[in-house]
Formats: sequence, C-alpha cells, structure tokens
Amino acid sequence: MIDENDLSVSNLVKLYDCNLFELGERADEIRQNLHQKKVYFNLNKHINPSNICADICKFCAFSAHRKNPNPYEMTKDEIIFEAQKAYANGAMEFHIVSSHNPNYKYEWYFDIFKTLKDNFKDIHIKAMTAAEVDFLHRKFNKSYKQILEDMVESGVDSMPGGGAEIFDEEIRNHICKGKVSSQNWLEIHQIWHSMGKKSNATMLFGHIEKREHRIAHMLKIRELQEQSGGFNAFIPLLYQKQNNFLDVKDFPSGIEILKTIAISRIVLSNVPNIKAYWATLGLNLAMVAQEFGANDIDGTIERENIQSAGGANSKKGLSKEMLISQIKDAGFVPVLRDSLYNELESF
Ligand code: V47
Repeated sequence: MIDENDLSVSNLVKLYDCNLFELGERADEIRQNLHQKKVYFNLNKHINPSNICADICKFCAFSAHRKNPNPYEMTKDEIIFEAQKAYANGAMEFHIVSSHNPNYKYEWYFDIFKTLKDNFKDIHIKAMTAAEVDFLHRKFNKSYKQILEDMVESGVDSMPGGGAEIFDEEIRNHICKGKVSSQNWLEIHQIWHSMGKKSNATMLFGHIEKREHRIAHMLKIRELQEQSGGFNAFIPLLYQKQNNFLDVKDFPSGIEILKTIAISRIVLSNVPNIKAYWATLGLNLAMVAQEFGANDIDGTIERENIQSAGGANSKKGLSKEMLISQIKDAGFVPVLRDSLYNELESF
C-alpha cells in the first residue's frame, strides 16, 4: 500500500490505484478495531419543511424548479402531525433540513424546534445544515455564533452534515454557486464544536469532481477533527442523477464507490464512524460497504425527500425489522444507537 502518514493529496490519491480488496482489507482492519462486527442504525424521521429555495444547486432535484414544479411549505400543524406519527412509531430523532426559503422569518425555524422539543419527550433534534446557517447569516445579518446559540436555545441537539458537497471553490462555483463556501462550512462546524456540540460531515461525490477533490475534501474534515473532535460521522453521499440541471456523463462504478468508502475510512481514521447512507447507495451496496470500512447505515428515515427526488429508491424509508434482518443476513451485528452513537440495543 502507501505511506498513510504522508497526508498529501498527491500521496493519498494513490490509494485509488490499489486493488479494491487490498484497500478493503486495510479499511476493515480500522473498522474492526473500532467497531468489530457492529453495524449501527437508528430510528429517525426526516422532516423537510419546504422545498422553495433561494439558491440554485445544479445537482438538486428536491428544490422546486422547472424539472420539479411542485413547491410546498408545510404548516406548523402539518410538521407536528408528521412528527407525531413518527414518534408514535418509535422515532427517536427528527432530522430537519429545509430549503433556503426566502419567505421564512428568522424566528420561524426556532419556533418549530422549540415546539417539537416541548411536545416530544427525549426527542433528539438534528437540524440545520451549515448551508442553512449561512443562508440565515446572509439574509438576517446575524453572526454564525448567534444563530448557533439560538439553535441550542430552541432545542437543537446536533447538526447534520449536509451542504458540504465538495470543498473546492471552482467546482462549487459550477454546481452550487452562491451557497456557503468551503471555508465557511468548516468555520460553522468549528464554532458548533467549540460550543461542545457534535455534528456530521458529508461529501457529495460521483458528479464532476475528480479523485483529487475527494481526497482534499476528506483532508479538510480530518484537519478540523484534529482540532475539535466534534465530528461523529463522515457520510460519502453518492450523487443521484435524475431531475436536475447538472450535466454528468460518467458515473462511478461499484468499485469506485467502494474504494471511496474504504479510502474515507483510511484517511479519516480520526472520525469514529463512516456512514454508508442506504438512501444514496441502495440497501445492497450499503451492506457490502460494511465490508469496506463503513460501520453505519443511517436509519429508518421515514419519508426521504432529497435523494428520492434525484432517483433513489428511498422515499418510504425502511422498517426497523427490515434493517435488522438485512444487517444480520450480511453477517454483521445490528446495533440500535442513539443520535450521538450511544449503543441502545444489540440484536
Ligand atoms: O447537502 C442533494 C445532498 C444533502 C442530491 O448528517 C444529493 O446524518 C445525492 O446531508 N444526489 C442533504 N445527494 C442530506 C444530508 C444527510 C443525509 C443523511 C444523513 C445526514 C447526517 C446528512 O443531500 C445535501 C446534498 O449534498 N444531495 N441532491 C443528489 N441529487
């Protein structure tokens, strides 16, 4: 293999030249040391209050636009109704991500978080991507710190990893011009971590980026993690190609996808969990990815809107029983975790 201590892009990109099984073995060694044969999952509910967006990301099929002419804004009552159903069904986490809706007042967000927190005992609220925080900062002229403090005050427990896309300004200019910059995404998470809070980090791959960009992206996460220790999980999100405005010709093979997951396990040895998000990979590949460094598949999700708009077969979510049986069938031990990776039950 290569010298893993040489943390330069030019060195680490050579990992892609290694044989898949060689890479898988190294990634699995790190995974087994950290998590043995466990595969983590949780019982979560995704809530996407609106798809009316002030920004235009070319890869996004979720926001309302010409190819998805279906704008919506959920009322507070509708949000509570959806949350209630999921909670009664066992959901322990609400993962709330919205569009950058120009119609919302600043207080709208915090009122929703507070209402959910007050109504659902012990619920974990994972909400507001750094891209949304940056949108509020631009629109309402509030500092990142102020917004993050208002999130804590209103009951947000952790931040999801969305909005990271690929940390390269040239690519961002092409795929999501005007959205949070790489540096600001990292700064927002750094401030959040300095407040004693945890978050995740994503990477959108399989579109116009090159291998070098993925490695550079991982290294930026690694660097911040070295200082703050605040990332719980890294989530490589496979680009879904339907209903959007990004003209992509080549899509990664299964081998390239598995290599990317294995390499993220190797490069991000200081991030405890690698999530193979079943909504973008499909359940089968997400299970195979557990042999290549991943140790988590996310959760039941219950109504997934973002990836399914782009073609993923994830709209309805999955039952707890289905997740458990799939993990077992693949030869792993299913472990129900909470949002901060405390183990709750092993099956
Ligand atoms: O930031 C948008 C991505 C993200 C597409 O933190 C797309 O636990 C693929 O961040 N193809 C939002 N991806 C979702 C997200 C997430 C998901 C699951 C768990 C966690 C976590 C975070 O979805 C966006 C963007 O990168 N996305 N469009 C698409 N066509």
